[in-house]
Amino acid sequence: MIKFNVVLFIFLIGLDLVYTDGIGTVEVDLAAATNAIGKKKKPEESIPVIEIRGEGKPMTAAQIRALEETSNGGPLDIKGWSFTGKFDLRPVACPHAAKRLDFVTFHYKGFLEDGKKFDQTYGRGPIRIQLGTGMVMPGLDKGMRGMCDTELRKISVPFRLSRKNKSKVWKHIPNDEHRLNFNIEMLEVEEWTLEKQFKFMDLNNDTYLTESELVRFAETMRKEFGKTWKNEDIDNILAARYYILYFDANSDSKISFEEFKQIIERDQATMETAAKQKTQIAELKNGSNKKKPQKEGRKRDPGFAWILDFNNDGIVSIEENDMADQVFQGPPAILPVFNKDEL
Ligand SMILES: [Ca+2]
Ligand SMILES: [Ca+2]
Repeated sequence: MIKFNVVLFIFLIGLDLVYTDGIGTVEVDLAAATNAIGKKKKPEESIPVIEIRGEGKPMTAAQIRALEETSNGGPLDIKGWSFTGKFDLRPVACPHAAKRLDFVTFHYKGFLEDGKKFDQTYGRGPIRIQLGTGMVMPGLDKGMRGMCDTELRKISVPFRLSRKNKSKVWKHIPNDEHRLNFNIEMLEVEEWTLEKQFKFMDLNNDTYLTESELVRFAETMRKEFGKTWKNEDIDNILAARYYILYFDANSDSKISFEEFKQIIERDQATMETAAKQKTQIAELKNGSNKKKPQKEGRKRDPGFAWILDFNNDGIVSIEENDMADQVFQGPPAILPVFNKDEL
């Protein structure tokens, strides 16, 4: 972060750029910056003090980033690039490139912008996550898509896409860096299946999901990976109770894989119909002009958060998120119904 201030400062001077923050002209204290770069002291003493002065308030890190995004012409995105030299960047055979929801196991080395390594998983074991479900910072959730078994990839993540709640797995990742660079070694991409999804949540591996297990699953997601409900008012116990009712067709207070599969597939069928209708409506509105439909929320998560999509359209809207803590206080609107023979 601090280094970035220096970089930005040089960038601004180099381009002879004068800008205003809406209140007054901003000046940068050159002497303080030069001093800070020139001397070597104890780490805390060597933190450069760069004053950005103006008639208005000093700029915050967020304002400086906003400025850089303006000069970029839009929000900063992740940058990916290939390893060169001794590494084969992509294996010859790639039977399955990682997609959203796939389970991926990988190693990383993380670097600051100045090239200093801040962490690596080598020596302590790789990480396994479900891609695209918020278990890792958004920049890596996005940047690791398309990777194959044994592939090596460098991913550069701007601040905007590197935010993540504090957690055990990501505790070594600095949280106020302008940009983080990762070397990712993909060990294994496991294509998503309903079986894998069920196993992922079946923490004690006894082929059933129970209320207490779901609560433990939510707690594990938060503690280990910093993944939480978007709606902070959701109570894990109430959500787990609702989840059991949602899937438990034979009323034995636990969910078997058969129950899980049938309900998910029931919902997927409804989602497909909803998606078709949406496309038709969009086509009627736009005529032949095929515009991308506007994003109205987040894609449905096949884990514990499956129950958030109350209208089964595949999207968890802001409204659905907001009402979830209330809805979970009662039973689901649609209860599972099956033939007894099926179960
Ligand atoms: Ca279990
Ligand atoms: Ca929905």
